[in-house]
Amino acid sequence: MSPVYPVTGIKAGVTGTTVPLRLEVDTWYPGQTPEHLIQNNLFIWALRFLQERDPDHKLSFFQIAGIHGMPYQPWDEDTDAITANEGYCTHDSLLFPSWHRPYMLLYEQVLYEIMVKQVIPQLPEDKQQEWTDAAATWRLPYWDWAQKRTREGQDETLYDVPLITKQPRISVIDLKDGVTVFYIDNPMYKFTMPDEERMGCFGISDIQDTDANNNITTIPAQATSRWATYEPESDTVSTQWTEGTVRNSLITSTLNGHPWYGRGIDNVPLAEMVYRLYVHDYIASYTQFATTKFRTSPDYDPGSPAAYLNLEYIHNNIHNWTGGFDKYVGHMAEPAVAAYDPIFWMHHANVDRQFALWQGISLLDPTKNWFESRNEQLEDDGNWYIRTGDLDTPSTPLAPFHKDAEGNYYTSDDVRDIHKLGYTYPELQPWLDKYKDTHGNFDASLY
Ligand code: TYR
Repeated sequence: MSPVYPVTGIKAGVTGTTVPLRLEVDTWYPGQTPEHLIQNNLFIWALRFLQERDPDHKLSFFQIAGIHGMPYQPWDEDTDAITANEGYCTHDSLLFPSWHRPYMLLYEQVLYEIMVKQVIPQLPEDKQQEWTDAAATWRLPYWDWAQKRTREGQDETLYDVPLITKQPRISVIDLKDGVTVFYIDNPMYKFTMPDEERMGCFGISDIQDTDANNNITTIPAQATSRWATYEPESDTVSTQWTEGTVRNSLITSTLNGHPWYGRGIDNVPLAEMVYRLYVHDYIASYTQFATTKFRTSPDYDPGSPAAYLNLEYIHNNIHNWTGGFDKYVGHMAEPAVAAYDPIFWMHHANVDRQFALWQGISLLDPTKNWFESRNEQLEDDGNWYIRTGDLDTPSTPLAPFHKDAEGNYYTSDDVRDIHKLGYTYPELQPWLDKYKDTHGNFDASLY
């Protein structure tokens, strides 16, 4: 077997106990400081180069996105464990938050390596140091979908997708001189397969639909869509779908109101859904917080939010609301292909942030096993029935992510401390004065 790719995160930019921040993407793009402006360019160029990589390359956008679901092939391991209709991603599972952590880390690390090896060397020499310094402190930005934004022409703030994802073209600095600005296709707007290939040629069957005669049809797309209308292949292939379509206004209106969405969350604003994750029994129980897996718990009245609302559930909604549904289709709405939409990574960085915030609030003792909280309850009330085989533990391997060149897999225990993985979030900086007690020592209760 070829050597494995160790996922280490970015080591650059870490000084002592201080590690660089993953930032809310709208506070970072368009860059308001010279450092952020350079990072914006490093990121856009690196993402573009990543997306242009040959789909046969293990570290191509195509293959990294393909870990999540389709084309259901092994990645960085010799195994036939990947069977039809099953990607690596863990949903409806205790491992939902911790599996996606090394996944984001891999993406962040590969982008950083492209910045250093492919982007910066193209610049004039006198620019290279400044860009290298900016790359060292860059980390994957997150999309806080529960935070309202100010938008031009709007009197009120509203939930919205990040600005960096909204336009088909985006301005970048020309790497030849490090000064001139011009426009390129925006790699955050959609992912387009390199060399005019169709995704279907690489084992992605694309989103399926039924035509007027109820036959299942698929049209192999060349690019990703959000809220595209899908016309099954008939006389003419729907170019909307094959070339990738993005309807931002439909995403925005759905993020801001979803009265048709059923269940108790009709019109509950996103911020309130998220707020709930940090109160009551959510703080006491990892399972309650983390996953939809136990949503049929007899502990809760089925009508009460506690019976269904959790991080994974909110995350599911964001997928569907970004991808589209009903008469519309988009990659984000389908687990098999969601990771091909570049917005997926900023969405999941925020899922990871929610997880890290929950850890900060609820598990202040770092030696505490976060799976324990539900197990304790299991013993207490005894009315949970979980088949032994379903019981993931903190040492279940998070395949296919290797933590070292020997090929050892990450476990949930290994990814507990994000600072060790080389990043943190604005709210989680223990070295800041506001988190210190009167003796200058870190006091977790001040988080
Ligand atoms: N299919 C999920 C649901 O409807 C949402 C989802 C979509 C989850 C894509 C994950 C994903 O990658 O609840």
